[in-house]
Amino acid sequence: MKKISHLFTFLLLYFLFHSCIKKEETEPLNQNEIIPIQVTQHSGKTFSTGNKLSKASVYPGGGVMIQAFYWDVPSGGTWWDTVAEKIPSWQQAGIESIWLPPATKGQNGAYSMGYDPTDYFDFGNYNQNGSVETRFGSKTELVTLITTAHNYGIQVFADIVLNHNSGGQSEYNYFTQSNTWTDFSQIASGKFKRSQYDFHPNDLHSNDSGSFGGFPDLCHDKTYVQDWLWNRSDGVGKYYRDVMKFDGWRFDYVKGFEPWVVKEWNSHIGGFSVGEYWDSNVNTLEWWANSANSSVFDFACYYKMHDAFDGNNLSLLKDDMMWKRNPFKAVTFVSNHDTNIIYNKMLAYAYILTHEGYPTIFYRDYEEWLDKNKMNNLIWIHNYKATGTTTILYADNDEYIARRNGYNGNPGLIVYLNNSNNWLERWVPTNWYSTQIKDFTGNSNWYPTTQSGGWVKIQAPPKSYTIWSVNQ
Ligand SMILES: [Ca+2]
Ligand SMILES: [Ca+2]
Repeated sequence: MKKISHLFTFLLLYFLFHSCIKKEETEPLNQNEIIPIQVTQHSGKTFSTGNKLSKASVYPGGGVMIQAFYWDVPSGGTWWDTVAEKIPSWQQAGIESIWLPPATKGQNGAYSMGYDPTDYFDFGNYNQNGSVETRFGSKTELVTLITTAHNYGIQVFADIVLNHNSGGQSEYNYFTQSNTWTDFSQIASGKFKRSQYDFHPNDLHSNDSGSFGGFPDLCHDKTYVQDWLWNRSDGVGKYYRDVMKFDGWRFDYVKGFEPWVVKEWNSHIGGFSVGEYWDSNVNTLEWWANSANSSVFDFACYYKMHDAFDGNNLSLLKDDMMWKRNPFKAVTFVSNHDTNIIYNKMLAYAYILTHEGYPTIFYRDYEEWLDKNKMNNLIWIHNYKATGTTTILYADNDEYIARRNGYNGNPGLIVYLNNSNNWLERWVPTNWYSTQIKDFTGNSNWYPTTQSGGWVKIQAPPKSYTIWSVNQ
């Protein structure tokens, strides 16, 4: 009996000892700090602007959009030429679509940024509002730009202002019983003439969900307006699609009218679609995107990145965002022509270019303000490695690690954002087993091999980031 007892004790100690050894060999000490959060649930396929107007992305990670303007780009009718000259280098960098400012004549003529539309068919080819060319150039120059983009496989998205018009003549308005600037009968193209009957209030409709800056507020309930916007073969939507060859639409100020307007446009015209619904509320963004059958700019992600990166609280990146609700209807961005509040921009671009949704790069960030080599590296990583669903592996105030789980043979990636003043390192669970990985940003020179269980230790430099994937 005693012998048996000794044998039992020996065996127990033996197994305890060897299980400890085994644990040290195969599992990191801090693994308990890692509680993976599965953020998205879907087949793994990539965001695509593919539709009946344009082909799907040629990149496994999907494409990248550039907002090809900023507020008050140089006037003088040269902007379309400037953008056209950029196209070859943008294509080389992996940019797959460009968003242009409203392309038709506004009230402010040669100085207008286009958001005060007078004549939807004056692309800088009529002498109207003080000039022939728009601020950006002539119709011929615009067509050359679009043709050049298409020759390089780049889609072109038009900025569509449907909420309001500007630049009409004054007329006595029976509905307001005052004079209003609602007489658009004299527009030079002669197409889509409007009057007080086409603006709020009128004989059919008193108002919609919003108006802007006192401009005449277009009434989309009017059959005449619907005909000119999307029904007629020579109307605005089909002219932009079939004659100008635009591939998609960025809808301005969609808070100013109901989402069925964009839904109708999309069902009649087709093409990529994204709405500017300027609101950080994810429920509202998701409601609008579903109601309009359109992508929407992810303002929730935008404000959350500002709080997280600039407020040194990266755990906020665990919060809700539009791309987490529906990555196929979220267009992410770091700044645009209207708003530029994110200070810690490279971390923000490292975030949107490794996460889901359709990332947009702002012209000035890319061409003027940030390190173009670093941006091109992030675009390359996005296009070739940012595949599959998303799992957050770790987040605290100054540290964030997430995993893209790969798709269709593509290995995905692990991104490590470090907002601290020190080098950081951490054991993380990968989907790669006994596999050598590397940091595709070049910020770390480690070439670690994952353990048989997938764990590996990665690092990131201070105020910077690393992005890891299989070394192949
Ligand atoms: Ca010009
Ligand atoms: Ca409105």
